[in-house]
Amino acid sequence: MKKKKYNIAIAGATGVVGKEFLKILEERNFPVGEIRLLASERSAGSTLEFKGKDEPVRLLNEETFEGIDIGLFSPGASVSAVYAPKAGKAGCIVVDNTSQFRMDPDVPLVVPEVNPGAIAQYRTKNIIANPNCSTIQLVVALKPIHDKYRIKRIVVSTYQSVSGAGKEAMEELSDQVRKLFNMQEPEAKVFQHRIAFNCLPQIDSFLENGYTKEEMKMVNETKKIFGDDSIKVTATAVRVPVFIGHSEAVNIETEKPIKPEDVKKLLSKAPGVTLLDEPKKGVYPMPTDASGQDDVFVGRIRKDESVENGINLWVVSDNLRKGAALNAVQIAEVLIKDYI
Ligand code: NAP
Ligand code: 3JM
Repeated sequence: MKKKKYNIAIAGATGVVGKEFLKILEERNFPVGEIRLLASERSAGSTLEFKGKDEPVRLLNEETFEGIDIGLFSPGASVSAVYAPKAGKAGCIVVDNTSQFRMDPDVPLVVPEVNPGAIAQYRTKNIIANPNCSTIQLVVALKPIHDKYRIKRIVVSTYQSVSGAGKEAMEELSDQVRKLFNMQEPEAKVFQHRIAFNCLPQIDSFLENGYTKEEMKMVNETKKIFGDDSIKVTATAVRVPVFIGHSEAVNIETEKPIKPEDVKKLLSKAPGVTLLDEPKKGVYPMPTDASGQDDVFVGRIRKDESVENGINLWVVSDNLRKGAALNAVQIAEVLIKDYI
């Protein structure tokens, strides 16, 4: 017998992704029974509003998953590493937003518009991984093109907003702008350099190969989600002084001949995609359009005239919604519809 309501825990509930989870569960009328809000000792004892009621925030510990059906996790990778397996063993299905389990062969990495069938593999560990925000918007836009023309190579450069680095990063950008306008010296704590009126070509730490972890997330996660190791991907990830909404300049090369008009037609019908592509009228996607919206916005679709079968596109999405909380809630919706 199907349950009418599901008990939900949110690990990292007080963070920017956690608060977005609450909004989206409410907006989409997800059948929530009990809601259990979890964070560190810094926030335990505070409250957050859900469906017009103040709900207590509790300390995340081993006992907090008893009786919980689904855990929506965004407490940071090292915290998920400890608590997601414990929750899974207690019978709670974890949808984890951190990078901790994404490349684990026993954990499906899912974007519902792209590979919903992969969800079936959650049972080994009771964990499903939500991809990185930049990967999600990339694969939503490219999946219909890959299916029809087979993408051989992707070159992506990102322009990522500060909300991708959490609540303190958003405060840092505001503080720096305020200080600069008041002729004071801005402080940089979250980011290594000043982010206000600047662009930082580093997101996450550097690896031995000279790429950042964020760049390699896009490379490896794209291959896993498309189930295609032969697709070549290279990425440059840049932090820009935007609050919400990641943008990407994407170049693709396909096996089959491809025309911009056909790509436009294809994407105008693609699930989760909104085409905004009338450049002469100044219509193309920007973070100001995407912020607060569910879809991935695509525009500036044009031929790459330097290769045989190439296309350039510009892809923008709300990194806290489709890039994080919305994608995870959509996974939970598939779980309750088809699996539990
Ligand atoms: P944030 O605004 O800094 O919030 C962090 C949250 O984690 C807060 O609720 C914090 O609680 C909680 N937390 C930190 N340490 C904890 C601990 N030891 N035990 C329990 N809770 C703890 O960060 P955010 O932007 O929401 O992101 C959180 C994580 O989600 C990131 O680290 C990342 O792994 C993941 N993320 C994923 C995506 C994606 O694309 N899928 C996007 C953004 C972030 P307190 O209030 O108690 O400090
Ligand atoms: C987005 O705890 C951490 O190191 C989190 C760092 C982080 C991640 C991550 O690696 O999980 C911050 C922002 C992500 C992500 O989605 O990959």
